[in-house]
Amino acid sequence: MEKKVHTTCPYCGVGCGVIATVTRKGAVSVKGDPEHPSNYGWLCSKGSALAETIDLDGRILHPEIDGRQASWDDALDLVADKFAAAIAEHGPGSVAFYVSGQLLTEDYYVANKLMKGFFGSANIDTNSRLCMSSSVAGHRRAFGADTVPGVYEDLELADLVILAGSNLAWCHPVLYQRLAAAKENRPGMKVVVIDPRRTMTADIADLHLAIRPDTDVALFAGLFSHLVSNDAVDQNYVAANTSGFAEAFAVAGCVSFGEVLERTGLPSMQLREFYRLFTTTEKVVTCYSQGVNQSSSGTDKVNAILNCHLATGRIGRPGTGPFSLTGQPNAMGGREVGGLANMLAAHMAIENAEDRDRVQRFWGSPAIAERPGLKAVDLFRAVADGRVKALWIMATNPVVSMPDADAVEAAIRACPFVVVSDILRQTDTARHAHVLLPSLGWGEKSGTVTNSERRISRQRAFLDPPGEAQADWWQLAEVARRMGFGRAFAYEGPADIFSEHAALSAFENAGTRDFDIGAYGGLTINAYNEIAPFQWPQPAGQVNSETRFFADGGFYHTDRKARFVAVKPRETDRTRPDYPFTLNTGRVRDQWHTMTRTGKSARLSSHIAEPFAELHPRDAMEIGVGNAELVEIRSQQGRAIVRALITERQARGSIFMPIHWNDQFAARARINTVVPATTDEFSGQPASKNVAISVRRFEVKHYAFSLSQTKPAGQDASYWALAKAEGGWRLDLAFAAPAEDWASWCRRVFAIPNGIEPIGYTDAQTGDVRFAFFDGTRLFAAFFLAREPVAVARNWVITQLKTEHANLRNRLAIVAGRPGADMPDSGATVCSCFGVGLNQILGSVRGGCHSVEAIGKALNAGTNCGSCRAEIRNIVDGCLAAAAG
Ligand SMILES: Nc1nc2c(c(=O)[nH]1)N[C@H]1C(S)=C(S)[C@@H](COP(=O)(O)OP(=O)(O)OC[C@H]3O[C@@H](n4cnc5c(=O)[nH]c(N)nc54)[C@H](O)[C@@H]3O)O[C@H]1N2
Ligand SMILES: Nc1nc2c(c(=O)[nH]1)N[C@H]1C(S)=C(S)[C@@H](COP(=O)(O)OP(=O)(O)OC[C@H]3O[C@@H](n4cnc5c(=O)[nH]c(N)nc54)[C@H](O)[C@@H]3O)O[C@H]1N2
Ligand code: SF4
Ligand SMILES: [Mo]
Repeated sequence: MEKKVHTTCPYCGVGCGVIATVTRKGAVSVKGDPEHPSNYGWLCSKGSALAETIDLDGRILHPEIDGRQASWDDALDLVADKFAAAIAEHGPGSVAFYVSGQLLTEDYYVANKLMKGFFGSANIDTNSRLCMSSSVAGHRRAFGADTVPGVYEDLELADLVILAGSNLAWCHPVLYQRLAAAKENRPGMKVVVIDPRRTMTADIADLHLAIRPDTDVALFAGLFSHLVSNDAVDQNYVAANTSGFAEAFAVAGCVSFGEVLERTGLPSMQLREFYRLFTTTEKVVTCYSQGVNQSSSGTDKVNAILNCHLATGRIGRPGTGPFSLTGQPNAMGGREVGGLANMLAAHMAIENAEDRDRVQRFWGSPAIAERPGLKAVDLFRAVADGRVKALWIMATNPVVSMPDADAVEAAIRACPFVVVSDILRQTDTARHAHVLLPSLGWGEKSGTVTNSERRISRQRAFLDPPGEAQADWWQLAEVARRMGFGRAFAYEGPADIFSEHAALSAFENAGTRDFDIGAYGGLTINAYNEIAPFQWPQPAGQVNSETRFFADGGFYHTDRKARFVAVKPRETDRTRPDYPFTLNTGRVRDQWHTMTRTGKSARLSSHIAEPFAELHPRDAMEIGVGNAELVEIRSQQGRAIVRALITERQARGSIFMPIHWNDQFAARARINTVVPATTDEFSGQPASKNVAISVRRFEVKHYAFSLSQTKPAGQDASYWALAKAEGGWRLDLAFAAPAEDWASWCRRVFAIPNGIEPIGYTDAQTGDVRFAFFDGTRLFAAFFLAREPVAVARNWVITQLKTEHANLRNRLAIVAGRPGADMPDSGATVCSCFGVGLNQILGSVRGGCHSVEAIGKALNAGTNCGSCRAEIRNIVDGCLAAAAG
């Protein structure tokens, strides 16, 4: 029998519904759920490739103690003993959890309950600190609670959508598709993108404001002041529902138009146009994401935006509002359970004695954390200086994702006791675990997640648990039981936990707290299994169809009013003579964070296969670096070596690097080794987007490219980057050392079986080396080396791993590194769903396809998930412009 399960995508905060189908033979396929109100059937490239990432390669299937397989009992006993001993000897402040917005709400709830109610410490923080905490802090300052007022539909209903520090096209692709479709239907709708670089999102923008890094506060303070001088303030709303207007205006009013121009570096026409659009459009939605949050002025940026929406009363009504886009699938669920070190549970506050008492009574717990715990950066500092004796890391990879990552790694290595719960055995963090616990992954685990618009959806299991893997909540509850807290953690399954969480949200609430899902308290298992996606609030006894907040005020400060916050632009330029460039870090379309899952898909890895530094052509010229050569990035903190990508999308003086590559996939591309641990003073969120660096050309003697059926090992190169390819692996390399015996090198690195001899050549004069190793008619490995970046048709060569090579001419074509006339080279992948490459698209444009739609008809490209449509449009436009010129 075929099995169909409705579940939710485990990647971004859009929270798309997915239907997973498992055939009788166990083959899994996924498609978008047409009924799910987040995506109505759409999926992006990452969601579409989910079935390619659930194999058991690299999974940890049994608990391990010090690298040796152990029983669950031994592993859990040890964890309980070590945590109990640390608490007994050094107090509850000596233990810590570092968890993740990728946990399910049920896992998260149990972790938070155990730490705050039973250990009596608030030393639980989460990777959401690196992600959403400035939004949380900004919301709490303005609204008195961490409330996202709007819903996705508002993006479709607005007449002006502002995307501030959000690369929506790549990071929330389905929401971007919804926005793009709405704009196509209603061409009068305007989109403004605020981002120092020209991203694919800018493709649908009527106005792209390429501001200087971190000058958003000046931009929005100037807007606030402009709204006042142009009589655009909604006096009634402000009088009835807010306080602090005069104080905030006293500060913003001093930010002149000229000062905004000077700070942001924008042309005055553009700034005028932006202010005009905002002032004259009633239905405005401002979405913001990491370009706003991940800054030393992140919280102020958030409040500068909220001030403008409060002043105009544009909040909580259809088509209006500020909208913090959450990154992770369950960033919002984590906030609901109070997963941050400075929150309690169910949107209650740790600083509030009544809240503490209420939560403790509800839990019947022996203790309750009295004060906020350590925020991520401080938490790892406390690990480093020995204050934290026992640390449990769950569903996050801090050795890659935390700023000052080498110091974080050293801290973890020095910590007396480290537990890591993950799905992979080998990650940059897991390799330092004393106890490594195998967790259930997506498709195996079961629970709920909350997306950016407060919509709670079920993730449902459709696969059997692999090996001895267990759910994260179960691991926590078992440790709780062993520490004597069995009664409070006697859950049979996620339904029990969700029910308790829902009941706590309603406990003594009566409208005083925004988060209330009392309608879902006390569910039966069957009812829990059947939960359809719903938005909160849903208090007991009433069904809310309207879930927006604040159209008529009703904020959560004690006077029920919102606060304007006086925010002042600060110095933002971090460069210095020895570090004259600015480093900006972020995401690419087809990888997810530290690549533990998306890195498994050859299709996803073909879009961008190497870590890179994107820089402006004139900067490249000054440094003396050519395209595809290597650059070395240095800060006071550390260094990285990556490929140079030279484009006009970058502003001069600014370099963009992706966050994804780590020690499992590249020699030296873990970008957070370069990023210092500078944080926002209110939220503690690291400033990951504005780092002073130097850049220089990295000198090498040889560049190389290779592919192989086996995973390469022991590649001792100055630079290497590994990526999954259909039927094997691709490896890009560069060597600073002089030549060696390359045939032996290949034998070692690719584990080439005895008896397989290379065909190919070594050219002493040019320095070129080319080898292909055939195992019968199958290509086993190929290796190309040159003194400059290797000129081979990479995507074509990669397809040869899966091709039969019966005749010699084909084999020689591989050595040549380019196809014969009868074997087309599709070029770099643009559409990963259908594997369509740049050369094919260029061919079609030359053949008369002059629009994205025409390319779609001819090649299918862009017709599945649509994530590449912006890139296709750029290619078509570029071609036509070149032809016209
Ligand atoms: N493909 C993909 N999608 C993802 C993820 C992923 O790993 N891969 N991760 C998910 C997660 S957890 C998150 S948090 C989201 C993040 O989603 P986004 O925030 O959209 O992604 P980023 O690339 O981190 O950064 C957004 C933009 O901020 C810009 N920026 C930098 N400095 C400034 C500034 O000073 N002001 C302004 N206005 N903009 C600036 C950057 O140039 C960048 O284009 O993505 C989610 N979606
Ligand atoms: N410089 C810079 N640094 C950044 C950012 C940036 O823009 N710039 N962005 C920051 C942001 S917004 C974020 S969200 C973080 C993300 O950074 P991380 O959270 O470190 O990244 P992930 O790769 O998502 O880590 C998830 C881990 O959990 C494992 N895992 C997957 N499923 C499960 C499960 O069900 N249970 C358990 N126990 N484990 C599981 C995965 O294998 C992986 O090791 O990075 C932050 N770091
Ligand atoms: S937009 Fe893509 S990554 Fe995000 S939830 Fe939807 S399918 Fe998943
Ligand atoms: Mo994030």
